[in-house]
Amino acid sequence: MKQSVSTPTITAFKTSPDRGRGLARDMRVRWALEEVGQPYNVQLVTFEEMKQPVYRALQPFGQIPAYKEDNLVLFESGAIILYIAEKHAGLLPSEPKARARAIMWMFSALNTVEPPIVERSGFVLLERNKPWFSERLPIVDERVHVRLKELSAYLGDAEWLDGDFSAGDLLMVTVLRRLDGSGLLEHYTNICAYIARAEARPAYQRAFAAQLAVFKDTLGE
Ligand code: GTB
Repeated sequence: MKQSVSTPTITAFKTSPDRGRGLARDMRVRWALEEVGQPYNVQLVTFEEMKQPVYRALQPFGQIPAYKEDNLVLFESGAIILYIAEKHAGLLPSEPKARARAIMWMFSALNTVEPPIVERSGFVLLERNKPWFSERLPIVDERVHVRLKELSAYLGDAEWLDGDFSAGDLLMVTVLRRLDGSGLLEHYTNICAYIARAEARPAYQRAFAAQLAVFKDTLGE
């Protein structure tokens, strides 16, 4: 049977609130596509468009990213990356047990490490001017530190989480990058080195440049 070779389309913010820092979740999908060498198109959407029925047909929660390819539509960045990693070589080992462990790290990034980081981001964004902010911040920070300490202890001086770079590392690094500017990461020198190694990958650089170009376009640069 003839395989389809159509170019996938992903959705991304027309105007990202991160101002081109690559912290929104389209970045992880762009990076995965770059790692496997799959060209892609981008459909930029405004906040208003994301909440319309036509967009919710792609992403029921009115969020980016969504992924379209032939008659397949996917949402949830983790599911999109798993699909890309299953479809192409380069992001998951072929040996079944190593592959299962890489997928385990994908879940770990999204289910164990990301929640306290997202909770902290939301807290800082929405409650900065509340009277309880300075009392509660150390509690919210501590939840992040617990995971960073555990991750740091596990990682030690390894290059990646389990052997070669995988989709588990890709997701873990995008999750950790959300702490950029928080001052929480600096204490964990091995995690900082891990993030820097990932950011130095040519595929990461291409993905970062592509999302930054969208932001620069909105400034008319
Ligand atoms: N679980 C979903 C997934 O992984 O795909 C979550 C998707 C999601 O949260 N998307 C966000 C969104 O569309 C953008 S990435 N939000 C709009 C809405 O819900 O109305 C989250 C994000 C947003 C902004 C920054 N930032 O400014 O730094 C970072 C991350």
